[in-house]
Amino acid sequence: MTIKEAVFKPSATPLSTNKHLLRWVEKMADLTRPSAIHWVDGSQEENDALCQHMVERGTLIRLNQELWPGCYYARSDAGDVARVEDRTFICSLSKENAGPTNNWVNPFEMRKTLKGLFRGCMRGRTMYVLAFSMGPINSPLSQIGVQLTDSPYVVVNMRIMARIGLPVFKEIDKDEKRVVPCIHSVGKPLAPGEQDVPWPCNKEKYIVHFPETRQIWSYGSGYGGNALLGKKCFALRIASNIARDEGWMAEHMLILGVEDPQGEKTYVAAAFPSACGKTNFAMMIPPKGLDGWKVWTVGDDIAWIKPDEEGVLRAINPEAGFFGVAPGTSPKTNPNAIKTLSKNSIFTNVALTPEGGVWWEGLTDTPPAECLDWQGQKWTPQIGQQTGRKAAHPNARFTSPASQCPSIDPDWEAPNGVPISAFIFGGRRASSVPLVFQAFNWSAGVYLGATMGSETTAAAAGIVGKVRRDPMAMLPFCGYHMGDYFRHWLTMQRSLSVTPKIFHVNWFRKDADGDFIWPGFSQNMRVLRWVVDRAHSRAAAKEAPIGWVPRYEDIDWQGLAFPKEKFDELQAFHREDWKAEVMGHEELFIELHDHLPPEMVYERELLICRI
Ligand code: TSX
Ligand code: MN
Repeated sequence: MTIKEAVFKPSATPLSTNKHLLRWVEKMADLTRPSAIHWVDGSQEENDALCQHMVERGTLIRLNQELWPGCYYARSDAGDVARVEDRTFICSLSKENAGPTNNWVNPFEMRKTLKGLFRGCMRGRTMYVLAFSMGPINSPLSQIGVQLTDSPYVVVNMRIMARIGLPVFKEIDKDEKRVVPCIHSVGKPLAPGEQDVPWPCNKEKYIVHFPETRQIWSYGSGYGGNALLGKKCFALRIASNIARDEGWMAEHMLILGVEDPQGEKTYVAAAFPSACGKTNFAMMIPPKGLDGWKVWTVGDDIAWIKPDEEGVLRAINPEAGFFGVAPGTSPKTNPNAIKTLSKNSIFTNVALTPEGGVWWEGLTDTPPAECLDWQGQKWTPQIGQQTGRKAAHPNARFTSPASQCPSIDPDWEAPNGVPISAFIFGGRRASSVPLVFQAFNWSAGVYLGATMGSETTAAAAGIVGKVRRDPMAMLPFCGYHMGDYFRHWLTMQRSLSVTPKIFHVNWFRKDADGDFIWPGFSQNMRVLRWVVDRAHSRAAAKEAPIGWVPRYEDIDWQGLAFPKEKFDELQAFHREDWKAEVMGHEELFIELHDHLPPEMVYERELLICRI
């Protein structure tokens, strides 16, 4: 096997001739004092050698290659398992610009703090120079970054999540695009001879964004959005600032294409808060009865959307992979995801089976008789039952190439993106909110997005069942004032010749017995069909106080016995519920009041008058 022979030797030979880049790398190396510098070329050989190196150090376990070809397994430190929102900072020049929903620290203070933290923080480690492109390299909608990191785990994950290495350096050397500098350290320098741990990190964490200078500094964590800086930090927090300045949109949205039986494709972008099944929706397979319809996946997490010369919104997925939540993902809930993650994937904080495979809650109906849990402890179904311990961490992840997804859209890497005909907002709401409705117009739709909310589940911290407002699913990801972000959404309409229709969905309404009324999953295709047909003005609807709603006969029920009474219960509008609902909308609006666009106030007034 070539893998055994591949020994990782850092290569300090710069892969770029860009003077600014070379000077910056030198300056950062001088600050952080790594024992070696490695310029990441992105090749398969380099990746194999890095993985082998991590296997030797205990960071990765190579899975059984017969069962899981090209797959590796990692366990994080128990204190480094998720994004750290309270340690995430937007350091704009003025506090005002960050808004009340972001943590703000004076950028000059923060730079001082960071310089202190980063001084010597890479001692005993290799600093990787990782060039990455968010979006296809040949796309005018793409953006380039360079991440300096002392984590090889980050390098191999970023290789899946973004386009990296030589072709990106080549792009940087053209000197046409601005490069966003990102610096990352796990914050655990090694003394000479000191033994490393499998998952180095620091209790003290800082995820810092400088919006004006477009810089990212991340310290102390090696996990997910804290460390893979192209994703949440760049593609959402920094990009939302760039997008506002340049007249486009960086959104926390999936993108999918709906193909009708005639072969016509319609693209929609959708925003859901966490735990609503965004990845499942992005990879949906239509149910029996809707034969000839097909869903194509463009992206499952982030959309960069820009008006073209014709005034049509076009979207790209800036990512190249999926960093998906593993628990709950199964051949039943998401067969396309299961096929995607079956090879060339990295699994983090799932359980390890005795055969050298992975497992997580929900993957199969019957758990393995025995396995090692995400902390490396013996786990059996009995132990799980007695202690309440889960085999996989609830935020356990798979990192998989998007190209492996059976439903990946043939145009998912189209340089000019795909045209967006509709936006869908959603949330997890046990009552009040119907399965689907359409906003009367753009500003009413922006209001829908701005007032989105989801009920907390056991997975999230806090009280179960409380509505948490998460406008456009962007609350943790907007890199500037949320009120200004709403204004930007409203303003976008001016650059459009065709305004996408805006919808709201709720798969999670419950009946009086506490059971879900809607079967969800594949059956959501029926809702999606109505959405697409409405976007083409070829489906009927009736006017309700909250927007346009489908009548029973406006939905295609072929292949599903779903009685009208249940549909009426799903779509029911109760005046009293909505009076309380609109009161809830005010909560966030009050916080944003000094930057809140008047349209939001008027839309709220109109809604109150109608109900
Ligand atoms: O992802 C989900 N979707 C979207 C699918 C395209 N989930 C899982 C959410 C957690 C991430 C759903 N859960 C969906 C849904 O549409 N709906 C529900 C609620 C539900 C759960 C289980 C059943 C039905 C509805 N089970 C049976 O009916 C047997
Ligand atoms: Mn996300």
